[in-house]
Amino acid sequence: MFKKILIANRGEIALRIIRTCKEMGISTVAVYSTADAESLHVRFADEAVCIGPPPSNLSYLKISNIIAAAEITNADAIHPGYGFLSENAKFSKICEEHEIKFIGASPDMISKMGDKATAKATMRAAGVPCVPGSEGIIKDFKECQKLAKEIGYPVMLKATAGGGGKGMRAVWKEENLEDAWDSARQEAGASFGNDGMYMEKLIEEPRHIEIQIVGDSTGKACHLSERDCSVQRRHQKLTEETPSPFMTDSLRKKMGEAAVKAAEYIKYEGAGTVEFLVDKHRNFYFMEMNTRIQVEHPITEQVIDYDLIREQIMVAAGVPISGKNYFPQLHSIECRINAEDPFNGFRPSPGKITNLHAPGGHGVRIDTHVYSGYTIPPNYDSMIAKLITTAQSREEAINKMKRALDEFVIEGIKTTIPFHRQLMDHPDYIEGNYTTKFMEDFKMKPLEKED
Ligand code: MV4
Repeated sequence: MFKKILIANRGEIALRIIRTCKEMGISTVAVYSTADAESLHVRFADEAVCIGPPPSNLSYLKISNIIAAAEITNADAIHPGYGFLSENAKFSKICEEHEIKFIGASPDMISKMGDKATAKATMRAAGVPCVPGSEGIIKDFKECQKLAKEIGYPVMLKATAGGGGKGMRAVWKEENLEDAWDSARQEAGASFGNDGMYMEKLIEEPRHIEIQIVGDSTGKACHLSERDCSVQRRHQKLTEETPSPFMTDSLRKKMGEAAVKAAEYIKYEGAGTVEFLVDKHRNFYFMEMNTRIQVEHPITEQVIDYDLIREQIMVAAGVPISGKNYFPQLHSIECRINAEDPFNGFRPSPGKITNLHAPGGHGVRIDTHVYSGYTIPPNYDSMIAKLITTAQSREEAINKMKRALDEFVIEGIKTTIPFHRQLMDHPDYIEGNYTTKFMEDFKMKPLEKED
């Protein structure tokens, strides 16, 4: 087992990893930029190394500085968390070359699943349901036009190096195809240095339902059931829940089996997430596979009483998984509390938290790195806390979320707490009747005087 793990991340996920390491008796090294010198992950780690100034590309993304920090502290493993270098094949490779265990996917696995057209071709070969579309990258516009006719409009053009909606265009009529083709390729080329495009039949008003999987070094994989992540704004998840209100027992079984089949086919090691699009007829289609721990992992932990970070560390240390599939025994909802102003287009609201009271009580979990007096730097992602409630039923979990949100005091900055509170009162949300289109029509009610 590892003696010392360096956490190559910041914020709540760095704290989350440090907590599990402490429980496992593993020493921890935090890395931090000068903007994070007062951050909790620095305070809670056994050792801390400053790796540079605030800009991510000079600190949290600077591979040489992170490797140097691991070398001087003699860390035998690195946990990348999510974001930053967590799905960077070059970083995974350099860790391997320095004989520092990367607690994540192998360089090849990251590359394979990171190239969306390759990932899809792999899943199709594994017998996982995929959206009908092109066999790989489209050669030129002529082929694009021909394919769109064969598939039938509407179609979705997607960047193979994309993901999370970047370089993606929905095309409803042939007359708009050429402009979409040109602009998507231009955007993909500029964003990823790779303008390879593929095409799919457009699935209208899909739900985003993902399956958590864990694979081990013996080639075994299991699933830990689903998370419904359909409430998103501009491809940013706002709230997630498990079980999905749209799921049925038979659909869960089919999707879980498909995700395990995918993981075992590629001999996936570690924690991963297979994302599916689910249409209104409950057909499900492979969308993407993420080779990292995800922000929303706590709701899965809550409903099956599981520590996913611990599992990642155990698998990376070569310990085989139990192989048991897990099904939700409770209901859990996560609300992402961002330093953003929901009354002004969710624009960022960094600054000093002058007062903070976090909710508590039975079934309330808060994963956060912020505290009263903490100043949120403007350099990083705006998420400052995850509020998770867990109960026997969805209704009770929603009720508990309302109570916890009403109790959650954060002063000095704007946050998305008012958004989540209104979401919990929204009839379609309460009915579980929402798709990825939900946020397009959502409007914040103005603040009442006494609010
Ligand atoms: C789709 C789709 C409809 N049809 N593919 C968005 C980002 C990336 N995960 C893929 N996405 C989509 N792919 C086909 N063939 C609709 C989306 C989509 C979406 C998917 C999941 C969650 C939110 C979304 C918001 C807009 C579009």
